[in-house]
Amino acid sequence: MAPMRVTALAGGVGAAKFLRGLVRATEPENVTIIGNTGDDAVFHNLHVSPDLDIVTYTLAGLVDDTLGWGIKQDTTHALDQMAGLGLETWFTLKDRDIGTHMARTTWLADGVPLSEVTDRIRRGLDVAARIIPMTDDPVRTRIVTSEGLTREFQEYFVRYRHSEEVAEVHFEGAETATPAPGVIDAISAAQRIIICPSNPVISIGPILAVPGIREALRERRDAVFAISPIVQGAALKGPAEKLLPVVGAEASASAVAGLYQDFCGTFIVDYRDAPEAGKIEDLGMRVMVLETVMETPGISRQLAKEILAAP
Ligand code: FO1
Repeated sequence: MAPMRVTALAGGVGAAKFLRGLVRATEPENVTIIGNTGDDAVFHNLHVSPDLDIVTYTLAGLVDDTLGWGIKQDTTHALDQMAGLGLETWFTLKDRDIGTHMARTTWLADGVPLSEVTDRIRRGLDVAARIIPMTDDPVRTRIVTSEGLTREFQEYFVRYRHSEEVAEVHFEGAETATPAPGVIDAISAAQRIIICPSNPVISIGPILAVPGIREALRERRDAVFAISPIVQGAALKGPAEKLLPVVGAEASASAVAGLYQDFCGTFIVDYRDAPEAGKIEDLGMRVMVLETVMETPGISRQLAKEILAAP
């Protein structure tokens, strides 16, 4: 039997943990990952694509496992030098990581689209799974705080440690963006489409905001499986429980299922949330109850295997 083609929609750290298991549960060459670029930012004239890099470094076995981002055992000589010269360095760019951003920025300046740049980086780091940005166009997540301040995403997330109360989330540029080459095909051709356990508002939200992507998923609703990023009312990482109310949802697995109802046929909840299954079935979705807290690589692989084996 030909191996199953799998496409995953991914944010950063939570997605990467799952994807590490997915590429061990199937042939990685048959996996396509559509990544969020709403978090992209320019620091010191370098184009940084944090979510694409987190996924790439994780699959390359390079990621700093303690942080979940960046490269393990990386050094900060360049940043220390910049700080010494008086530049702001609240966003930690380490030396080897800077090499990636210099390559990306150089290629983009030469007119190479982000999708091709991302492919060059993943091939250069020996990653077998295909990684595609959601779009080649600039889409930037902006956060409006309850005080009325508009923050760039990394300012909100890293500089102010997502401590500010959020009133609105915007995806600047999304309305006129088009899906990157390969995105719609990857959705149309896959036997399984997996929405990783990423933040529904700031990680999956920007991907769905690119015109055409949500519509393509709707066409494949029976093949779409989403893993809840919320377990027992809390996000395993990051500010999801604070951001869900901004889009009118409470912090629960069933509320996330509600956000995905139009394009997702099967919703996966952690066994600790088994009592929510009935509510999700009432939304017209199938429910799988599994261990989703990926404390070990073995758990991620098992979770992926169960999703791939589902009827
Ligand atoms: N996250 C932090 O909390 N602090 C940082 O200084 C930081 C630097 C950084 C540099 C490169 C990169 O690819 C990611 C980095 N991240 C950092 C992680 C990242 O900004 C966020 O986790 C994502 O944007 C949310 O998915």
